[in-house]
Amino acid sequence: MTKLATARAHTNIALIKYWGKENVALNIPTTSSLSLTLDQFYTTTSVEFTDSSKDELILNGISTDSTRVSKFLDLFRQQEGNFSKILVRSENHVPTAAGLASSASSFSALTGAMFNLLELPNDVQEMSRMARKGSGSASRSIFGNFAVWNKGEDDQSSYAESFYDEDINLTMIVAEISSSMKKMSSTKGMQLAQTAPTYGAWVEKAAHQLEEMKAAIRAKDIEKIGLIAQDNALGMHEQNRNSIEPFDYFTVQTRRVIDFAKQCYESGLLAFVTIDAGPNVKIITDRASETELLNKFKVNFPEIPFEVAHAGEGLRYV
Ligand code: 2P0
Repeated sequence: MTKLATARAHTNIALIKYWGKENVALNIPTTSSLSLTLDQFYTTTSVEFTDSSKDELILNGISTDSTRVSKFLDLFRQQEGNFSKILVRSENHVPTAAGLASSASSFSALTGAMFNLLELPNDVQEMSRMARKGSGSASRSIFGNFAVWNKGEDDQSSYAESFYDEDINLTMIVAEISSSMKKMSSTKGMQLAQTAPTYGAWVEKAAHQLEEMKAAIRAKDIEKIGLIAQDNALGMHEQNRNSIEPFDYFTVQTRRVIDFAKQCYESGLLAFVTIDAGPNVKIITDRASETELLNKFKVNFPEIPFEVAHAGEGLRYV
């Protein structure tokens, strides 16, 4: 009987961002990053050996270009010895409309499935290191709840680990502003950001913010977490505007949502924002405030769909 190995991984949102590479081929980042894995959005991936002449990818039931996946599978071949081609079936439960990057959950789930298929030891550090080479942020999705990806300095030392595996009642409300494709890939965007004259200062600040963030999480201080995350994310987007070829992921709606979150905070509600490589805004709050805050946003932005997410689990076999 053909062996089928299946794994599920959830997407994650960085509170301290990964936005720059010291080594592009190996995805060694310029900063350590810290994320929350989310319960709502995940990818389930199955792998099996096939007699086909090339690796195949079926994504949400549709045969899709497998170049990036095949390149990733070749890393396993280099490490474990050549094996036959692989049929990958992946179901993404990351609504495209949410504009959430699915590469984190996808490469994390694929890594888990391949470790299972090849009967490799269940070593989360090794899995994180491998997932990183598929997509940097995937290194963090191996873990549930909070994860820190220590930047390291080479292939061996750059991997993520679980940071604080307790639910601290943090809520992320995702404002699905646009379903359109990213105008600038993360990989390209980061490379440009690194040309900003202010980039070095952002990197330096991020190292301090990471330590402050860890302390705020341990203290379950949502206000501090939100303030640091917001400053780190807005700083990241400033590098894009300061690069030698300035670009901006924000749209008019992005700015309106950010401004409204600031108004809510000034009126006494816990409301902070973080934004990734696209126009969508993730609003950081806590469980006690989420309903009131969500209602305010829905009234002010009736055209925007919102999704509420909380801490999710790490990689698992299904
Ligand atoms: C992050 N992002 O820390 C940052 C913040 C987006 C903005 O990681 O080139 O898809 O595949 O390593 O992981 C998105 O970048 O980039 C990302 P690659 P990835 O979540």
